Amino acid sequence: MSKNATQLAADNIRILAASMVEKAKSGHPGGAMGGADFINVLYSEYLQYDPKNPSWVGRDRFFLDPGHMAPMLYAQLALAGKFTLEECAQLRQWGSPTTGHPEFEIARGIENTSGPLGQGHVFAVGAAIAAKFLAAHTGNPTFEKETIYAYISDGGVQEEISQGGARIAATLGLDNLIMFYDSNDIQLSTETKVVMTEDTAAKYRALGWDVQEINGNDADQIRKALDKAKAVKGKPALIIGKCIMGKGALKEDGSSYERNCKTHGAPLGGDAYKNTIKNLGGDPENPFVIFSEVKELYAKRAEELAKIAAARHAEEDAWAKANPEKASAQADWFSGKAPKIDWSKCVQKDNDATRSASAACLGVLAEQVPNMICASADLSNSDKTDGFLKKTHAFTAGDFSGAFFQAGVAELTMACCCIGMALHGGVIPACGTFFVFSDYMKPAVRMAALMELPVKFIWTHDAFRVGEDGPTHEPVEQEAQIRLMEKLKNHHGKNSTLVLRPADAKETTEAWKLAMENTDTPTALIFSRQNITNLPEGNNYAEAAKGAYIVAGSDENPDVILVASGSEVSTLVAGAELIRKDGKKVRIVSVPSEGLFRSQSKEYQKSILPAGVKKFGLTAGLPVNLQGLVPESEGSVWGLESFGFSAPYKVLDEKLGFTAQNVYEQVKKLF
Ligand SMILES: Cc1ncc(C[n+]2csc(CCOP(=O)(O)OP(=O)(O)O)c2C)c(N)n1
Ligand SMILES: [Mg+2]
Repeated sequence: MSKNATQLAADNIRILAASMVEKAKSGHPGGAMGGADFINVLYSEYLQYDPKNPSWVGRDRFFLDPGHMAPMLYAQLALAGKFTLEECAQLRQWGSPTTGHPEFEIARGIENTSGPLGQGHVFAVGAAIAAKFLAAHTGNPTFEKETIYAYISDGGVQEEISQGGARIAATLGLDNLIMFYDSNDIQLSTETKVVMTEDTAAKYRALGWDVQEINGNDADQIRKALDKAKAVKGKPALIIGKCIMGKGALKEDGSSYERNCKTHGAPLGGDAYKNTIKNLGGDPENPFVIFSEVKELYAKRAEELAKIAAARHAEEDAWAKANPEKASAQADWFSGKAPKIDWSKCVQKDNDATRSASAACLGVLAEQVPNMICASADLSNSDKTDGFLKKTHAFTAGDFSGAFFQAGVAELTMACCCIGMALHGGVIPACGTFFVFSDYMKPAVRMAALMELPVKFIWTHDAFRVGEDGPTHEPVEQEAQIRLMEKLKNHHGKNSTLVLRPADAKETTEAWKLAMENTDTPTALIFSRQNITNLPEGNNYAEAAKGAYIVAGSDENPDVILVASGSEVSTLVAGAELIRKDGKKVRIVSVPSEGLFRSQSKEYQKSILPAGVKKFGLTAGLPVNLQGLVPESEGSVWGLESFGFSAPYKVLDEKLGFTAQNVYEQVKKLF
């Protein structure tokens, strides 16, 4: 029986995927070959986008979770005209756009970077939330019509984050989300049954999803399932497709190479490769080809898409005409430019905790930035994102008129949802929890940094001064960890993350200002639980934008420079009084961000921290936080070198040496 165009196209994807891996001598052919039928039906019949305008705001979006299936995506996008066959033949090579795992590039049709299994499909959950939010907040009918597709594999289902993503998607009734589970019973080192005996369909049903089970290599079943999934109301839809790993693959002796772990992550190799390509109707000597019937299929789809997009644009234009203000706001939101904010409306209380000062900023943002979404992992009254919540209300299924996302106790899920919102575009996401639980979010922060997404991470309870909660809740090494992301550059040469730990309430306003102005990297904001005495009168807070600056009241030509970030700056101010009594001149430097400081001119850096002047650093984290600013040859750093302890924080300050008296004693040792 001759193959129809759909079957030919799926085989074409299999041929291209296997050939890319073969040529690169590295990569993952098996999964890609199994998933080809689904992705081909999706792209040739369902996914709605504008071939002329890849960043059209109302497009459907496809989020790939298993980034190792990159060859499937590149092959698919080659059929859709987004990659050339030459580019496909350069898989995994230096400078090639066909990178080892897909990297976010809207112009090429790649909606997200993926590779760390699990995160990719939760980005889709976040994007689906963003689409619901935009539908509710703009009234633009285009956002109601968007469908967010996610593609997940066994690894993604096994990753714990899938529980969080599935819970949120169901609880919020995300019926604009359709997830395809490529269930091929095979993973990297074993068959899935060795590690997974759950009934995944029953699990997702129990979580509140609509679930269908189909043969994932049968185009008709895929179509029916997609039609039904699109019609589901009030729930996200899961299509579990039983797929054949390495579909169509043959071994060197011509026997079947299907359902074999070995095809997961290695080229088919030699005669197995040749037999496979022939079996799929390709030419092993000239495999980088798109069959003419397949070209026709995709040319026809391009025509349909042009009509679909034109009709949708007409609807959007009619809406924009009737709602010019909203249309202009929407254009601003999607421009990625920093919103205009009147910070004079942000009134700070004296001697406040910086988490409360952050709440004051968030209140202003809730009022002035209508496309901002704030989230908390069940800590809004502690992490003080309630400053935002008090001015709005939380999302519920069917009601996205608010702007607060209650994520539940799921920090990684929350972070990935916020990343997905940023990937969707049109919204500015922020999320809060305790700093110590940034450990649960680090993999997502890294992805946000790699994708250059301006997600705001709000981390409160920044030090051992959490006190009575004890060492489980007291961050020590977390600041050092996150500050490594300031040292790591992104592919545009910029610090991959901006990390700010402000010294008092007013510096907190500056930190939030910098966070909102930072439109091309994530920002981490680290805030205190406890109250902090204001920095001295006359402090020039605008200087915080330079990452480090001289605090008001410092002496000219200092004998010693005291350096800190966050609440330790006020301890230095108190310590300086004692040091001055010995007739020494003291400068105090607040360093909310070493990364930002290192981005200033050398002259500026030298003017703040001149070489040859004695220095002392105080940090509630590991001493390494300040050792780059306080060389051993010029002074010392007092930090915390062990886990914290359970006690009221003032007792801990005394016991651990975070007092004016200890600052005085340590500085004395330098002379
Ligand atoms: C978080 C994370 N852990 C481990 C890996 C390494 N890894 C890549 S693919 C894979 C197996 C995935 O199996 P499955 O999702 O079933 O893909 P298939 O073998 O079917 O292609 C593993 C362990 C990863 N990419 N991400
Ligand atoms: Mg698998």
